[in-house]
Amino acid sequence: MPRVLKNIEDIDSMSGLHLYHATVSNCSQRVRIMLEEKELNWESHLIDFAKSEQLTEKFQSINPAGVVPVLAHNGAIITESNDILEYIEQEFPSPQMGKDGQYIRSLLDLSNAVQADVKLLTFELILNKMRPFEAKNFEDYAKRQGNKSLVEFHRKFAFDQVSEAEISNAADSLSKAAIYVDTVLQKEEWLSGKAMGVADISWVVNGHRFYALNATMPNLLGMEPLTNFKNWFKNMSSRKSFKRGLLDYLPHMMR
Ligand SMILES: N[C@@H](CCC(=O)N[C@@H](CS)C(=O)NCC(=O)O)C(=O)O
Repeated sequence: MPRVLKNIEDIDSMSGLHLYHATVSNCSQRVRIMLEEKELNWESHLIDFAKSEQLTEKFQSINPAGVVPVLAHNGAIITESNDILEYIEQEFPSPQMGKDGQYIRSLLDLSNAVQADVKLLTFELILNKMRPFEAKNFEDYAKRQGNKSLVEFHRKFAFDQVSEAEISNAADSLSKAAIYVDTVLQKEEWLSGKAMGVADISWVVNGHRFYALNATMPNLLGMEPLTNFKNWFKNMSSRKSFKRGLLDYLPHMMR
């Protein structure tokens, strides 16, 4: 069951659904797609990393982990994108979604587990022309970012070389995950069972990122033989929610 964290003073007085999110963040994409599928009204609080908005005292107090997405719902704060999907499903059961899939839990766990590899490859292969830090402003960032493992990630990415072995290990982990998803789709029509649901939403954003990674380095993840994955992704990505929650937020060069 999703964890619901403590209330924060400011958020206490905010009614309804509020999402703190970032445009290109795959974890934010996941939650926006869910909100679209549920046809919910929500208020957007875009966090612009380029302007260090994740470092403000207010945001750090809302989520000490310093990351998006964060959902605030009538004073409750929910973090972790996959937990947020489950929270929304629990609070807003209509329209109904697939729930009977045998592999939903393992797919959500796998989606969490591959996040670090998705992030490493995204930064190294897709965003490498937009390195956010220069030496002069890194120390200021490090001081203000409460999440020290995040600081170490950005320190490494900004100043050290990501090795070929790290890239190939991350690619290997994502390839294996894609094969697992394809295997589930041999047995079940959707990742969530007989109908589309949270596991499908969690994975469609990974699918989008996997294909984007392959486009930067052909066949990095060897997705070509995975026809179940490919057909499922085609279905998922033709939904209105995918356009509204993901494509509409991407800069044109990444669409
Ligand atoms: N496990 C978390 C990961 C959250 C996460 O890493 N968010 C990224 C964007 S996808 C972030 O906010 N990064 C901020 C940073 O790297 O400074 C989730 O699923 O929500």
